[in-house]
Amino acid sequence: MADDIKSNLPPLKLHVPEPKFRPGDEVDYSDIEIQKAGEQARPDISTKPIDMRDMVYDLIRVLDDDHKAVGPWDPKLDDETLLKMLLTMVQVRTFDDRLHRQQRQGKTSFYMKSTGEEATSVAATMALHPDDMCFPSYRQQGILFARGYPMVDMVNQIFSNREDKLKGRQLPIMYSSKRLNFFTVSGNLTTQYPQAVGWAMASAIKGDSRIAAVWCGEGSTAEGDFHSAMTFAAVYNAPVIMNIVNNQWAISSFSGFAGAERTTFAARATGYGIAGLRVDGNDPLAVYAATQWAAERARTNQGPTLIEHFTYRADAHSTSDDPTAYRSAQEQEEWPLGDPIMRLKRHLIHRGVWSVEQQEALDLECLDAVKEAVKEAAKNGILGHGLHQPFETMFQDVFEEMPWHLKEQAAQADKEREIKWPDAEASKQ
Ligand SMILES: Cc1ncc(C[n+]2csc(CCOP(=O)(O)OP(=O)(O)O)c2C)c(N)n1
Ligand SMILES: [Mg+2]
Repeated sequence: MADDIKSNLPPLKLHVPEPKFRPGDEVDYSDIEIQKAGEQARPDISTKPIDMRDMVYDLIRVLDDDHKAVGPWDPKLDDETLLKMLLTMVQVRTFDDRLHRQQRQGKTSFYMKSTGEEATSVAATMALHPDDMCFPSYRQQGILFARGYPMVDMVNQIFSNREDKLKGRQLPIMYSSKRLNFFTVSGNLTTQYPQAVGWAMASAIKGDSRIAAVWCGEGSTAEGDFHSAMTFAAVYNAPVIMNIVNNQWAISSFSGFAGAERTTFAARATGYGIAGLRVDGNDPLAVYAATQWAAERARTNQGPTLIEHFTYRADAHSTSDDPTAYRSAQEQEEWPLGDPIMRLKRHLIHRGVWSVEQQEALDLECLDAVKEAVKEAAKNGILGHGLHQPFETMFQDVFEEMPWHLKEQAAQADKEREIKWPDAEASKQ
C-alpha cells in the first residue's frame, strides 16, 4: 500500500479470470446449464427486445437426446435440405482436415479449422437468401461451402499460387467472393462488424431488400468495433443479423476475458435495446431456426438481432497454435453439446432417410473431392515455389490511376530486388 494513504479501508483488488481447467485437469461440466430441447418459447418476430429479454439467458435447442426435432423452434425442414446441410458440414470438416495437413507438409504457411463449429456458418447461411451479404470472420468457410464456392479456388488462395484470385495479397484462408456476397475476410478482428452494419444501413437507404449477416468470435466482442456497430444497428434499426460464435476460446485466452464469467454474450443485446437470442451452436436445426427468425425480422424492418451461438472450439486456434499447452485435452471429449455433424447424422438416421453406410460413403466421397481439388490447385503452384504473381502487381489495384509516389516506390523496389536477388529475375513471370 502506498505510504501516503492512511486509511483502514481494505486494499483494492482486481479479479483476473482463470479458466476452470488447465492441461492435465479432469474436466467437469456439470455446472453448465443445458436447457431441455424444445422448451424455449418462440416469440413473434415483431416482439420488442425488452419483452423477450429472457431469451438471452436461455438456450434454443431443437434436437433432443433421442435425436428428434422438437418444440416451437423446429424449422421443419424437408429431407433434401437436411441432407444438403449434412453434406455441406462434412465437406467443410473434410476440407479443414486435409488443408491443415497441407500446411504441415509445407505447401502453405497457415490454416484455420472450424471443427465443431460447422453448424454456425453452414446452417445459418442456408437460412439466408443467396443474395444477402455475409461478413465473416476467418472461421466461416462454411458460408462459402453453403453457397457453392469452388473448392479449387479456395485451395488456390490457400496456396497463394498463380490462380489465386486474390493474387497472393491476403493471408491464406482470408477469402473474398463478390459473386457470392462474401465480404473479404480481414485479419483485424471485428472490423467486419461496423462494415456489416454500414452495409445494411446502405441497403435500407437504397430501398433494397437485401439484409446483412456478420460473424465474430466471443473474444472479438471485447473490441470497440463490436460496440460501435451495436450502437449504429440499434439506433437506425439496421437490417442485420449479428452472430457471436462463442467457442469459448480466443487463441489461449478463455471466454472469461471477454466477460463470460459475468453474463452471456447474447445479453450484450439487452443493453443496446436489440433483440437477442442464445442458441445451441452445435444443433444445426436450432441455428437454422434462429437465423430464419432474425432474417425475417430484419427483412420486415423490425430490427437487428444478436445471436450467440454457444459452441466449443474442438481443435487448435490455427496451425500456429498448440492448445495442449493451455487447456485440458478432456474438454473436447466432455463437451456436453456434442458434435453438430454427429447430431444431424443421428437425426437423419432417426428420420429413416440416412444410414451409417451412407455416411461412410459420403465421408469417402468428400475426401476424394477434396484430394482432387488439392491436386488441381497444386498444379498452379504451392508455397516456396517462387513468385506466383509478377512482383510489380503488388502495387496495383488500389488506385484506378497509380499515383506518382507509388510508381516511384514500385520502380525502387524492383531495382533493389534486382540487386539483392539477381536470380529472382528468372522467376519473374
Ligand atoms: C485487432 C486484433 N487484435 C488481436 C488479434 C490477434 N488475434 C487473432 S485471432 C484472436 C482470437 C480471437 O478469438 P475469438 O474472437 O474468440 O475468435 P475465434 O478465434 O475463437 O474464432 C486474436 C486475439 C487480431 N488479429 N486483431
Ligand atoms: Mg472464440
